[in-house]
Amino acid sequence: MKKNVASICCVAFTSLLLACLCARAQAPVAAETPAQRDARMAWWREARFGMFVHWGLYAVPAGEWKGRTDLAEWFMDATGISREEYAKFAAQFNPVKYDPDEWVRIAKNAGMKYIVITAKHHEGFAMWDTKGTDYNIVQRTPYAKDVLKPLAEAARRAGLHFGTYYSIMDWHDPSQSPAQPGKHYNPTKMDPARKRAYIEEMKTELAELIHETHTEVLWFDGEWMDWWTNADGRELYAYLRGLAPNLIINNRVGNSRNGLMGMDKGEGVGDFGTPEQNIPAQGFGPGVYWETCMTLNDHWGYNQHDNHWKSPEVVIRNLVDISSKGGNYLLNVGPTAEGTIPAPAVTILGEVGKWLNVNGEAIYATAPTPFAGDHGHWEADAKADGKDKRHWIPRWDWRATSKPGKVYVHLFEWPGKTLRIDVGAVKVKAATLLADPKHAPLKFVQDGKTLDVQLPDKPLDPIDTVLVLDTAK
Ligand code: H79
Repeated sequence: MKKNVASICCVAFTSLLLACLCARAQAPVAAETPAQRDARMAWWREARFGMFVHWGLYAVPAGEWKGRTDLAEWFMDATGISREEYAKFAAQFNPVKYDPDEWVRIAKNAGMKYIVITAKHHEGFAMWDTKGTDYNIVQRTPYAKDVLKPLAEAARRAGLHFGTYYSIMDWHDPSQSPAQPGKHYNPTKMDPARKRAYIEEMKTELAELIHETHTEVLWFDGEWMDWWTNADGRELYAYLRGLAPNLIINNRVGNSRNGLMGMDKGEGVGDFGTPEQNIPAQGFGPGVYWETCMTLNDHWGYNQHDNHWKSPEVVIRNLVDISSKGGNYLLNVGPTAEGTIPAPAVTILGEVGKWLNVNGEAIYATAPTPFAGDHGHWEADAKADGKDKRHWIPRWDWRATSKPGKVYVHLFEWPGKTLRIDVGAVKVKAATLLADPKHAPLKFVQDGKTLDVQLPDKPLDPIDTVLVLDTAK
């Protein structure tokens, strides 16, 4: 017990220390109070669900090369193709079917509230009309037009927010070369004499994205090379917020991310953490923003052979799980080189949108679960590299989200006639089902923290039927 108290104190002290360090890390924009930060983050926090788009030259080979079929946006690194050979794909990039309004319709129909698209991935190819590099869509492709500004404008017309992905690492730029013998492109090493000029090129390009597309999110990636430091990240962060005070910037602008877990190790830079292809076991408390990014199949960029799609059920459960922990879900599609979003993705997203049409109240602008307790357990991984590792196995029984005066209990598994849950200190005043148009009151009994609710025989939605608890205000 003593040990627990000590470790809690230790955690509290460490958090305080980290909070101070983080506050110091943000010094160039220190004028912002926590309340101002929450206000800046408000649209993003309430949005919960966004579309990630990975689109670049890698869409041309569509995942295939010399008998391999497992490729996508890491094509250059995985194949070791020369820069010159790879650059030739630009001559075949002609997305004549690109219709930004259609992409926005697909996102909106899925219930997504924002779109984040790759302006430039690790390949170094710019998808807009830029002065930063001639390796861009206008100068190198038969299409010869910017694709970002039209998407930004279509998104705004439909009431969606717009953001851009930007890789700090660049496999094409002459400032960088492969850092490790036997490895193709990743990670890069930087020619020290060229680092300043490269950062200036980045700033030119990022300023264009701000001025041309009014990008509201800058989603950095490819930040893990030795030559990119937290100090570089802080400088870039301050520069960008100086240009656009309301801009939201992910933590990959710095270099202290804890791998694919995505949160910062110690002192961090940026506004939100970025778990990749995983959902944290728990949330991180108020004021810590995070967003899980995930593929809808098994690749980010278009791969013509990848038909391993997540079902609408899996996507909805993930969105609910993330919402119950206070995070956002950025779900990816990889369009073809012709400019279309693969049909299976459109169908799956449409199903998710149908569920959100009925149940969106229990997702958008919600707060995390007010209940204690886990929905899963840890499992040890094989210690292949001698390091202790474990991963979280979720239990898909139910989750909760909340709003002032309401708790939404998302029932993935139908518990039978009676649902019994531990509601802790929450005092329940009424119970209804969100998908019941009549909102017929359900019978319930609360005995201390134990709540029993009488349910119909069958779920109203086999994926997730939402029970609404009105609570004491
Ligand atoms: O754009 C998509 C992927 O192409 C990109 N991020 C998503 C959003 C991505 N880059 N790398 N990976 C995915 C997986 C590779 C991770 C590693 Fe690492 C890079 C392992 C070692 C270096 C990340 C950074 C994990 C540890 C350090």
